[in-house]
Amino acid sequence: MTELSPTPTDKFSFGLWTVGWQGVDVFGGAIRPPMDPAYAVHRLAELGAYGISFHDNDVFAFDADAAEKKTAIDSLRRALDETGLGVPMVTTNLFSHPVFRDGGFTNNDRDVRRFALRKAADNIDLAVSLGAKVFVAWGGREGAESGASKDIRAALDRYAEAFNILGQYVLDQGYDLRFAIEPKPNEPRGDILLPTVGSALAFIAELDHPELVGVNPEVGHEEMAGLNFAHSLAQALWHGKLYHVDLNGQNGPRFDQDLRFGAGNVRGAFWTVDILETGGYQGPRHFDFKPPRTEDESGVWASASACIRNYLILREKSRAFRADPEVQQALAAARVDQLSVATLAQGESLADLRAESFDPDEAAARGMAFEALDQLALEHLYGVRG
Ligand SMILES: [Mn+2]
Repeated sequence: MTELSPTPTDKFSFGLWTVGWQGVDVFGGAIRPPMDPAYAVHRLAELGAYGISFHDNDVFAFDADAAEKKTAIDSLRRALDETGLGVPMVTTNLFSHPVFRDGGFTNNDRDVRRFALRKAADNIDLAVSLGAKVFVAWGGREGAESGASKDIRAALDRYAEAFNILGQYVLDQGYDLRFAIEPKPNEPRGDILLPTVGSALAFIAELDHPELVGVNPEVGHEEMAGLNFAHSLAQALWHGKLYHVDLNGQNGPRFDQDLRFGAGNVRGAFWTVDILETGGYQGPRHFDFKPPRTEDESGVWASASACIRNYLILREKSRAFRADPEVQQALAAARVDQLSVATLAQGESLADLRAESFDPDEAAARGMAFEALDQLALEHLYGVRG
């Protein structure tokens, strides 16, 4: 195994809310003290991160006045200058304060929607001032628990209106900033709007400026819905919409575990790294995990550092898998290359194809040879090859 030291070109980034999570959950209060954002920046720089991300209220309190905001942002900027870290992504907290109990952009209460737009626009200005290129929108409270309480079609109208207004603002200001919608099926709401990557992609196509909006898929969120995360990434890439990614770990459909990346569904993590490394994704490898409540601060850093280490381990394994001559033979035997050939030849018509003779019994007798190929992948993952 080669050196597993991260470099800035690896583009590892962390949300301040990850290492700063105090462990508050549905059944218990804080088990760790608050963490100063500037301190977190320094520690993450030591681990090999190239950037950090944050919600507005990870840096300053919801009710901070202008002077308090300035002090907090100046302190963060100083830490960024001292460490050379950047801020590739910023996001807005439209879920913690009780005012957002029914969401922000899709709240039934029009006054709250107007406030949510103001808060997001303020944060766009801050994001751009820190050099962020991506503005993530996780609509955790945009949803419902009951049937009649939410007119879903009207909610989607208001959701689209919000992205249209904010997108137009970005264009008017000449900002170099794009939006990334983060889908999640449930939690905290019983049913969240835009529950999967596929839902978000369909929604984006209906916006005034679809070119400004992509997705920020999260491992755990797609797996909570029982979906294959690597497939979601591949489809987002196919649409040219993978603007950002949230890496963490999950064990199947259950509550949002936010395990460190590489824990949970290990096989899924292998294919996640494989598609990110081979599918043309150029953005941050961003970790959105929660160090478990069992951990003290040293456990927080062990968990954060393991996110990077596991990504690098899996990247080595993916590269070894792709470079293995036996794998290349197995890929050919599985006819993976044939899928990239157009079904009709150049100049051929559907009529030509219909005139062709075909023996389905002969074709049906050919095995696909996928098991041998998948076993090679597992053996690379299990560490007995490469
Ligand atoms: Mn999550």
